[in-house]
Amino acid sequence: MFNLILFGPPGSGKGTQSEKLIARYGLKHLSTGDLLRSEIAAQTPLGLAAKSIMDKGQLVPDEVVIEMINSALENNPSARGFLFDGFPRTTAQAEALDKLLSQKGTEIALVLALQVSKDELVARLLNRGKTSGRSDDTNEAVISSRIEEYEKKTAVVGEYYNKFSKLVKIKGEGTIDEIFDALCSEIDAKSAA
Ligand code: B4P
Repeated sequence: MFNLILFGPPGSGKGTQSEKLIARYGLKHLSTGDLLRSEIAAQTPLGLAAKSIMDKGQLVPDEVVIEMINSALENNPSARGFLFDGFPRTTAQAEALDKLLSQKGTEIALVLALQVSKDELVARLLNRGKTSGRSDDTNEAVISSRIEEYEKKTAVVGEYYNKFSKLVKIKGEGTIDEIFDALCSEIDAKSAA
C-alpha cells in the first residue's frame, strides 16, 4: 500500500493536484473538505454543525473528522493506497491517522507540502469564490481566518512528519502541470526506493 498526504495551506493546490495524482497513481482520494461538504449538501446533523464552523474559517473538531476518515478507511478495504487531502490538520489528527493505519499494517509513505505565499493564497481563493459557490471563499476575513488557523494549528503537522523524515517541500507556485511534475518526481523516487 502506498499512502500519501498532500499538505499545505488553504488554496495551495491540494484539491487541484489531488485530482491529477489519483488519476495517475490509482490511489483512493480522501478529502475531509469534500466529505464535510457532502454532509452539508445532504443536510445531515453533522453537516449542519460543520457548516457554521467552516463558514467562520475555523477547523471542525478533531473527533468528527477522525471518525469520517476511520469510516472511509473501513469502506475501502481493497484500496491500493490512499491520498489524504486536507487531513491531518492538527497533531491530534496526525497521531490518530498513524494509529488507524498501523492497525491496518500500513503507514504514511510520504508527505508532500505545497509552499505558496499568503498573497497568492488569498488571490486564488477569492478567484475561486467567484464560481465555486463556497461561502468560505467569498469573504476576505474568512479567508484570513482559514490561513490563521493553518498557521496556528496545522503548520506543526509538517514538523510532526519531518521528525520521521517523511516531509518533502514542493514549490506550489507555477503552472499546475509544473507543480504536478514536481510532485510525481518525488512519488516516483519514493516508490522506487
Ligand atoms: P478544504 O476543502 O480542505 O479546502 P482548502 O484547503 O480551502 O482548499 P485546497 O487547498 O484544496 O484548494 P486548491 O488549492 O485546490 O477545507 C475547507 C474547510 O473544511 C476548512 O477551512 C475547515 O473548516 C474544514 N476542514 C477540512 N478538513 C478538515 C480537517 N481535517 N480538520 C478540521 N477541519 C477541516 O484550490 C484553490 C484555488 O487555487 C482553485 O481555484 C484552483 O483552481 C487554484 N489553483 C490551484 N493551483 C493553482 C496554480 N498552480 N496556479 C494558480 N491557481 C491555482
